[in-house]
Amino acid sequence: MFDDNVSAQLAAQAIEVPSWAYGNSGTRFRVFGTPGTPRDVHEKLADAAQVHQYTGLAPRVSLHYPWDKVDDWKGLVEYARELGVGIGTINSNTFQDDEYKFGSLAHHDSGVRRRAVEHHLECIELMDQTGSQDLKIWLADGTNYPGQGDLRRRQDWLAESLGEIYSHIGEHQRLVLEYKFFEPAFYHTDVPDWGTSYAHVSALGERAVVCLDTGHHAPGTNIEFIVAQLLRLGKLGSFDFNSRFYADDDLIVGAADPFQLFRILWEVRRGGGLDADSGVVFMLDQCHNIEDKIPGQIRSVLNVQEMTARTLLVDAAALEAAQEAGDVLGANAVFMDAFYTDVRPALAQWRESRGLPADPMRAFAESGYLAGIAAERVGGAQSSWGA
Ligand code: PSV
Ligand code: MN
Repeated sequence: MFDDNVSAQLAAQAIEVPSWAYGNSGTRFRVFGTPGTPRDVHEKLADAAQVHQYTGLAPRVSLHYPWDKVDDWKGLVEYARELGVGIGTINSNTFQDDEYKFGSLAHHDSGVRRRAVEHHLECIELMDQTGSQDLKIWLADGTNYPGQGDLRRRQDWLAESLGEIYSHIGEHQRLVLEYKFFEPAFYHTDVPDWGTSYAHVSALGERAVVCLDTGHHAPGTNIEFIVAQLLRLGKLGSFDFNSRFYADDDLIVGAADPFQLFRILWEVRRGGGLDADSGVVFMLDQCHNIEDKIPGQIRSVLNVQEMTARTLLVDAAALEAAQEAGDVLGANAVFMDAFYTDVRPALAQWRESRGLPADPMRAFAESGYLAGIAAERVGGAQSSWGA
């Protein structure tokens, strides 16, 4: 069983789940349908609430605007509250309209930039109603061919657009700027890496921070180093967790490389990112193309919890002593001992002691919820990549 300190840290963990994970998704080759897939944001929230009910880990749902647009935001907040969850981060969307073909906040046309800025101001207005803290901006902006755009001026336009959005960010709100090294643009991307995101948010001010999506780096990138650096700089705002084998695969976090997840979460712990006042928001950004979506999300939050528990078992004093003694293998052994510890039995006990099922995956499977929604949700258009 865990000691009181580990138990308390686990109890404080919260992971936001993304509304789009409950809709159908796929690749450019095929988006597969699944019986029972939500047809609107209310049904997405109902499914997301299941994840929280069985794990106690997912108290908030992150929305995408306008995919999840409703007329009555207060009503949606109330509906979520009845389900036992809240509304979290609002993700803007400037990548799906024809007007954004050549970019949005960094577009060469001031009219398109204006439209993209206005979209974000609308997001802030709805955040005022949902009580959301974070406006997360991910831009598809970039170019496909050398010479196509003026890389330098696009940075200036981007800075100007972000500045206007930031001036509307409320006292208790934050602007969170996500980066991604390629896709959909293939030659250059306007916010490709943490350094560019950091440069922009630093220029904006205190309430602007960086979002690190674990799938948004070149293969071989040392992501935990970026985590350590952003925490050190006080600019790690949030994570979009997922895992990848090749590109931005959006697979279940911890599925492709559990050790990498451990190394990342160790740096989170080491840098104070697990502390209540750290401001680091844990979020999933995943798609479940072929597996059932709700169990996919349950598996994901459990993977984050399991790996967090392992990092909490690292004997930090022994590690530091070995590091300072120049004991290379000793330090590595302390680290690996924690990574190889199977925390699942202790977590099962810990859950039971808190009135949660010892095995959330099994408990959910036995609940019959999936068969229930498959039978009930007949007719209408299933939510797909997007609304
Ligand atoms: C872009 O690939 C991204 O990671 C951003 O977070 C988006 O908001 C999300 O995926 C869904 O499109
Ligand atoms: Mn993301």
